[in-house]
Amino acid sequence: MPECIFCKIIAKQIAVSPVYENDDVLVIRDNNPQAPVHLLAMPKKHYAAIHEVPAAEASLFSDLFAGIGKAVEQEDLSRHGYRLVVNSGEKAGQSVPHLHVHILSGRPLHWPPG
Ligand code: DGP
Repeated sequence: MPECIFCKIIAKQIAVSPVYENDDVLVIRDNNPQAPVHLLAMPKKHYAAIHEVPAAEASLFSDLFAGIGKAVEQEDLSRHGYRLVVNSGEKAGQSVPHLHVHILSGRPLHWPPG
């Protein structure tokens, strides 16, 4: 997906300092943070949303959550607590159509979310 901004970041066409990276997953800092810590964890393989990932590719999810766990440990986020958010579809607030998990931390996170 050459026009996808996150694919460009993954391909290093746009420079970022990764928080965590392995062969399958990239975790970066959100450029419009909604909390003192706001990370984005994404699979390197392009899918627009969770429901587009075929069952045969389900290991993408374990890889993604393992990467999230690494980033959480590295940034010591369990101290404050953290929230994972996946916006799916424009009406749910998704602005970048490359599956990603927001990791929010560093302030009280209220419930229900807006
Ligand atoms: P969402 O609205 O759920 O699709 O979240 C997309 C997030 O991605 C949004 O919070 C802003 C962030 N974002 C968009 N473009 C870039 C970028 O080029 N670099 C970084 N670090 N974050 C980006």
